[in-house]
Amino acid sequence: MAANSLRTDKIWIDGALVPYDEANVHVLSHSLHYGLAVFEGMRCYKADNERSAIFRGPEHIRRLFDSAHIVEMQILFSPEELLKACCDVVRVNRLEECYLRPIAFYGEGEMGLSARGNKVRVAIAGWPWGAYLGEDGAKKGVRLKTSSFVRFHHNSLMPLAKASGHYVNSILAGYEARRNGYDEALLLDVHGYVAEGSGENFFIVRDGVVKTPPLNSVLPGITRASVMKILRDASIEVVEQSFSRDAVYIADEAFMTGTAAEVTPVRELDDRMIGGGVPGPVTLKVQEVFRAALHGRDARYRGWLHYV
Ligand code: PPE
Repeated sequence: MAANSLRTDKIWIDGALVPYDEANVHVLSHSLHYGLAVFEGMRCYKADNERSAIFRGPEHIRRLFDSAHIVEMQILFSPEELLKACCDVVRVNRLEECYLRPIAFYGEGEMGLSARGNKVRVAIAGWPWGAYLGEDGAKKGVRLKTSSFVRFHHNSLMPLAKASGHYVNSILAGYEARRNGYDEALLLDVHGYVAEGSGENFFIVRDGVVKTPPLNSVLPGITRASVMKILRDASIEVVEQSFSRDAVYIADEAFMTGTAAEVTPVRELDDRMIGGGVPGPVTLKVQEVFRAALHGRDARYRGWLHYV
């Protein structure tokens, strides 16, 4: 059996903390068959005062409920209960720093696309998770390839929802990019404008102005929103605007954001070096302030920490 890096003492499921090996679901769980489930990814960090805090916990839980609403799923727990359960998972497993994965999904009972009677189940697990695109990527920048897979149209699947099935698109794009020797895929939208990475939002910088695609075809990233706030607080102009891949080629800097990826510099797209091919000053500044915020070292952003 492969080593299991996800193993912890307990997982929260449907209102109770149960041993890891008992947090199982039936193979006829409806969500397993059709991919209709909604989930979150959040990180918990040890702040400088030694206490662990979930970064923007309430915002992630809100997005979970937004996702559920979009796909007509009714979660029977309150946001407060789920946020508390996230804290419990960190505490009972003594995780201190970890990734947290709440997921709401349909259980078994009825099969078929018209089934509406399956119970909505909720689980929350936590595990230690290192640099998403590698330690090297986080320091020196990653190499991207424009994907042959297009980010789905908002009338096909709905990008404001973080739904499990959406990730088939992401996974296939990621496979393709990595198989061809790149670190990550950059997906374009149906109009050919840059959308996002397989699991990250995307930003470019040119002449001191930062641009990121509008929320038409991308996940409303919580890291994206945090970075936009950090930039504006530093009097750096940020605009939500569509741009094509060649705007990335001639950018001075580019970076990706996500809970898992945090702020990751991008040094190449489609074998074209971006700027000097090393993380630029705006990227480095954002990385530094974001890191300080995660650990409670920047008073302006302490409100983003939800202590467990
Ligand atoms: N776009 C996509 C498609 C996406 O999946 C994520 C998160 C983001 C943007 C950034 O959103 P936010 O985390 O709120 O800043 N992707 C998760 C993927 C991790 C995984 O592989 O699973 C994450 O970062 O948690």
